[in-house]
Amino acid sequence: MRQSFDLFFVSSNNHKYKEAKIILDSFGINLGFFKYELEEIQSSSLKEIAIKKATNAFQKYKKPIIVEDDGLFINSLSGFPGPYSSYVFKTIGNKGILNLLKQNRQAKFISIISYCDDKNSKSFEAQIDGVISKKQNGKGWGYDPIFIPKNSKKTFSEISDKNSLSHRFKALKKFSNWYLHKLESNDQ
Ligand code: ITT
Repeated sequence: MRQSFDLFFVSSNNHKYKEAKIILDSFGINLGFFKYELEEIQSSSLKEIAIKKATNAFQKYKKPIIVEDDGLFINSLSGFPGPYSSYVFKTIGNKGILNLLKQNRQAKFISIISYCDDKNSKSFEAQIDGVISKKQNGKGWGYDPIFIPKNSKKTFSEISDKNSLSHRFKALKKFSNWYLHKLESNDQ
C-alpha cells in the first residue's frame, strides 16, 4: 500500500531526511522523501541558497516541499566552512578541520528550513552553539564526531538526544509552528 505524505523533504542526504522525519513525526507531520541533488547557487548566504533550492524543488515536484541548507561556522576561521560545509566535508573532512584549529574552538551549526508550495515561500532559521572537539569521537555522520553542543561534554555522535536539541530540531520546530497553524487556518 502506498503511504500518503503531508509534505516532502528534497535532499541528496539520507541522514538529514532521517533526522527531519523523526523530528516532524514528533509534531504530527508525516514527511516523505524525494532523494534528489538540487543545484546550489554560489552565495555566502545560507538563506539565499535554501530559498533557491526550495523554489526549484517545488517547480520540479509540484507538491508542498521543504529543503534544508546547513552550515558549520567556526569562529577562529571567520565562519569557515559555513555555506561550503558540504564541499569541505567531502574534501578535507573532519581530520582537515581538526588540523586547522588551535585554542579557540568555538563554533555553531546553522540550519535554514525553506518551505514552498503554490502560494507560500517561507524560511526558518535556527542555530546551536558549541565547540569543536580535539579529536573525533563517535561514529555519527558529517561533522557529528567533532561537534560538541553547548552544555555537553560529548559530541553529537555520542549523545542520544541530538534530535531534540540540534539546529535541525530548532528550525523544524519553528517551521512546524507556522505550518500547523497554516493548515488549521485553511481548514476553517
Ligand atoms: P542537500 O542535498 O540537502 O543540499 P547536503 O549534504 O549537500 O544535502 P548541505 O548543503 O546543507 O547538505 O550541507 C551541509 C553539510 O554540513 C552536510 O553535507 C554535512 O556534512 C554537514 N551537516 C549538516 N548538518 C549536520 C549535522 O546535523 N550533523 C553533522 N553534519 C552536518
